[in-house]
Amino acid sequence: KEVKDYLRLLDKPLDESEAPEARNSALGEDALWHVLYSLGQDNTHLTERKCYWGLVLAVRDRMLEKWSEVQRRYYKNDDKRLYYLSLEFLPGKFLRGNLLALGLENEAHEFLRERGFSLDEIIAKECEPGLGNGGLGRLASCYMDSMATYGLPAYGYGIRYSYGLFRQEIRNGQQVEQPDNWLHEGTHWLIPRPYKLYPVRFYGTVYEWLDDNGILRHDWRGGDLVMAMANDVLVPGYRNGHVNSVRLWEARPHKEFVLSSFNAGDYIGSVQEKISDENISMVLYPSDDAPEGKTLRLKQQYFFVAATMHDMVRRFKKLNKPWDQLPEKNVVQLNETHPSIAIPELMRILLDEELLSWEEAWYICQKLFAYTNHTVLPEALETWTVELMEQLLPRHMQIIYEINRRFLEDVRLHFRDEPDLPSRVSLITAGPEPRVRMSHLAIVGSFSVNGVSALHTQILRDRVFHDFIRIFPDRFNNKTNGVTPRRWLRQCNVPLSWLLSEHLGCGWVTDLNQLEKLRELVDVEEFRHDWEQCRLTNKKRLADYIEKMNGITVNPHSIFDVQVKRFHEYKRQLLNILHIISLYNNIRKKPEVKMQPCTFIFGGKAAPSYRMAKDIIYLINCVARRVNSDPHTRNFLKVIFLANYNVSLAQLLVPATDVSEQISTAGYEASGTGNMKFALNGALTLGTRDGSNIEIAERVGDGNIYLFGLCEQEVIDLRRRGYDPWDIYKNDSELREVLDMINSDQFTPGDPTAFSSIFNSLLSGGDPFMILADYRAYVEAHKRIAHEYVDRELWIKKSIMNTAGMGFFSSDRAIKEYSEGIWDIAPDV
Ligand code: TH1
Repeated sequence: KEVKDYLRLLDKPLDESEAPEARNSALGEDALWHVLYSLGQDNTHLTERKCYWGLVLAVRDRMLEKWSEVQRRYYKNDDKRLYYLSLEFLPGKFLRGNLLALGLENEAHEFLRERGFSLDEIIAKECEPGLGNGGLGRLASCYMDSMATYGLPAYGYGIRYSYGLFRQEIRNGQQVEQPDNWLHEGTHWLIPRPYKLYPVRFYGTVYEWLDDNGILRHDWRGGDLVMAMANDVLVPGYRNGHVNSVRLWEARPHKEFVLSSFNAGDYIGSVQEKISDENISMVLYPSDDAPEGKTLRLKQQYFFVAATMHDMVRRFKKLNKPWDQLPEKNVVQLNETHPSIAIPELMRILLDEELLSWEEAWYICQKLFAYTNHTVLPEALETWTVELMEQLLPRHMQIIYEINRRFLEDVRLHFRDEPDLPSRVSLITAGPEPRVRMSHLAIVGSFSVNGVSALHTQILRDRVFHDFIRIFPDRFNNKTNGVTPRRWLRQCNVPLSWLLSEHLGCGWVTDLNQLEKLRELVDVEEFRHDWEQCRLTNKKRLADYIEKMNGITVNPHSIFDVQVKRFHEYKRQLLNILHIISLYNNIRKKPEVKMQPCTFIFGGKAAPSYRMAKDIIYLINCVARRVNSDPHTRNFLKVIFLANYNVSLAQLLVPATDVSEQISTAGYEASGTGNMKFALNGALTLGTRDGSNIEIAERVGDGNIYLFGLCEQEVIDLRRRGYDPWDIYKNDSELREVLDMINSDQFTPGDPTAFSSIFNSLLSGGDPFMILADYRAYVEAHKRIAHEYVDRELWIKKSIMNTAGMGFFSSDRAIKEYSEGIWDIAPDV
């Protein structure tokens, strides 16, 4: 079939009103126009790059028209608006998704083909904004897509970092970080708004005064001012004519030069100050799940929150409504605690600038804010020292003290027989270096607190926020994460999308539960055959990439077993590589035993300061070097580490994966979202009973997933009973051999201590993530997989059943739950 034909088959036909023809000119003509008039370049002689930016601008025009229409409608209909505040967004590349949403893919193909270029090649060169670390940022972007597709009056807010997450290179097996200067060429996907500038204050002094009613008032003045400038990214809904935006703030100097020092001849000194202001939005902090406690990070948080609250209040004031209507017309969702300083900031605006009473202001805040928690790792729960807060944000610290005073007074009143409770729930820790607990601030200041999977929310209730459950019993709720089927199926897996649309129609793209109908097709042999062909096509494409990037040939008929995610001890990439080493030993010892060929693929970044995570990356690469070059094993076993895992690489890997490794220690992964993308594309999950794996199992069926290992309660019980990894070391000879190998120079000739920190952590360190405790169960699960993969009939049925059961994990479902259960907003369509 022609590209044109299959596109028609794949996609919901365009509504007449949405048809590109509704515009007078064709996409290609507009692109040419932009090459000359916007880029200022000769458009009779085209290059790939000119075509790309011309297309970007032509697509952007079409989105802008819709966007401004939609904004006017929000205003006219007096819609309640959602503000989604997130320090991270990971949208991935834009062009393909935007063309798809607007129904312009075909036109773009034609335009490029006529000029001898291809859309795929042009997109291969598109750079992706890495304005997030991992799951949390990617979730925010999936949610923006679903909000636009559902037609919600919603705005994303974040920071326009000049440098996104570092680019990862692997040199001699080790991670090397390189700066990600994603804006070097400029980008027309961002619309700069040089007139949307707000001042943001740091440091300074709080002055007191008495108002006419004799009420003590506060005024925060002096200190440093930095300007926040808006940059908008447009987010089109899928084929619905709806366009929302994400506003990313960029720090700009408050004054071009400090005149006094300029005149005194200190030219460089005055420019220095300008540069230090711009530092605030310079770079994304690269740690996932572990705050660094740096002043600049707190500055980033307040910077984007202050500008966002200003924007919200400005929009609200245009409506001329009384302040108590603020939470009836707006709702603010806090993505983790990173933006929770918004609560005292809004209090400050209402008290000090709008002169409301404390009771009025607090009533408004508590009805406006909602908080999503994404982690229960104790080291990830954010706190800031009172000392730093008092310096940087003196007025906010006063307000936090007052919130806390009133809150604890209430707690004492209601829980008279629990004298310890106030100190446990206090917003401020006791001790010589008191700290503000941002999660407690977020809970007390919000009307809703949600976890991101059923198990995670249960853990919040039972353990982490147990005290708060009794104080605010109705505040806690669950919203299991989801992923967008546009990017994570329609875009990344064209062959399978084609097959699905051929059999089910194309409604699944916006109504993922329609995948249920696949259950009727598992017994159709021809369908199963086509299914396998789709998967093979994807695997071959990945094999080509591996060949190109790593110079290693992999067999597309081998099991593609993939673990890609941030490196963290709790995610247990170490468990995976230990098992691979033991497989390697077995093949060498018994070359006569026929084994199903396996390709183990890893990818992911370690925080630059996380030593153990970097050691594990090094170990994987050292094992890979040894295994891939061993003539005895190379036909059965390959180990691949793909450098610089990001959204684009995920889009290549997800549709080509047979086995998806989701093996975190039970109780540690709040949800996981990679697990959903893989299963949606027909991979089988090998996972622990952790995060959303449990819910995936419920929906795809126990027979179509490989669950293993200790559950959350068993992890706790075993630790309580006393867990000694040395016992396992002594009793399991196969595992002992593997551990002794990494504690020698087997993988690092001449350097026997390269991995002693890993060995020590697993044994004398007490194995905090229970890797040895789950080892045997993990090996057994792999044996089952190797055995069942060979039965192609059975495996393909299981693969289909995975896709069929994944409808629930659409971010469209999650966003509907948020709108109905928390935000109380409805689509404006
Ligand atoms: C992740 C969680 O680890 C993951 O389980 C979850 O699926 C994802 O959020 C989306 O809900 C988190 N990422 C971060 C990043 C930072 C701090 C806390 C978390 S939790 C910087």
